[in-house]
Amino acid sequence: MSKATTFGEFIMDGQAEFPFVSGQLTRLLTDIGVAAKIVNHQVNRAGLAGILGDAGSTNIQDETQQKLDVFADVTFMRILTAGKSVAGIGSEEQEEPILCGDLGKAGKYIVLIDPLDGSSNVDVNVSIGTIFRIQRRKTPMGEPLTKHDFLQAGTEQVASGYVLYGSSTMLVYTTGSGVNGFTLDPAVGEFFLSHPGMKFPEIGKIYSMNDALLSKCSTPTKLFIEECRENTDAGFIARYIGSLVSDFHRNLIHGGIYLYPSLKDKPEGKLRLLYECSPLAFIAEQAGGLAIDDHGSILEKTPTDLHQRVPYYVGNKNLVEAFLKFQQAEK
Ligand code: P6P
Repeated sequence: MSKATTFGEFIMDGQAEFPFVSGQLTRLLTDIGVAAKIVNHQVNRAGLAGILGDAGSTNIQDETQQKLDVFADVTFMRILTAGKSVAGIGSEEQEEPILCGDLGKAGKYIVLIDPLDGSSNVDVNVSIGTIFRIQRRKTPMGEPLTKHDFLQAGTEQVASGYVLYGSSTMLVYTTGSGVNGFTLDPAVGEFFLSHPGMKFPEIGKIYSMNDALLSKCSTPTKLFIEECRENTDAGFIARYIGSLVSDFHRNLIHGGIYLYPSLKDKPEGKLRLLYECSPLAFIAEQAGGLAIDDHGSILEKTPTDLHQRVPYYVGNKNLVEAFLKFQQAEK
């Protein structure tokens, strides 16, 4: 029986393909794995550790922070800052970017992160996730970071991924050469390669959207959902967990589309471009899928603000293209 590959070994093997790299990305990805294990431990024992429920504070999104939101944010900040590979971090939980080291003068990479997405689901034992993206700094080393180091198009991503704290804990990531998934073996505290070369199935038939919002959606979304509903005999089904990473991961494996559309009272939708939509868009496209908003490719978008929201439609190419036809018919 061949030896299972650990996350660390897989990253090191990947580095070996680029002999001139500094090893900072390897260190950074390794640090993300360490932070994920620490967060996983707390998520799995939240009910016992007295860290369920809200922290009595709100974040920049004016959302009530859960105790686990704060724990996850602090953990990733601490580990990534200590690693010396990171110049700055943009987090859903922090209004302003965090500059690591001396005003971000050192460190080659910028990390954008949603430390614990869907955290309100923890109280009811539903799976939740961490979403991250990694890009190179634009400002030369030795100079203080500027906002342009953070507000980069999705195509500038060097790597992106997510951690899914579910029935098992998985880390799924890409560096632009396909998507690979690792499953944590808690007995040894290692992530092992369990899903090499992840791809969307050729055809997807799952649609994931908050049905209660349909009346607030634009016509293309209503027509698309109506068509899905009319095709239940052809195998179309609705699945919506209310936790983006969980819905995305299920659709990646079984084939589906996730929609968080523009709404009459929220024209920009709910999800954030930099640390939710574009990291998952990178994964989606590397796995043969698509990710768009109401105007085109998510990866092509350059954000105007750290916490910018966008409408989001991501998943199988056949489903996103079917949705696109309704969008284009509207124009
Ligand atoms: P709604 C969680 O708050 C989140 O950001 C995503 O994880 C999830 O898909 C979405 O919001 C759920 O939003 O409006 O359906 O409750």
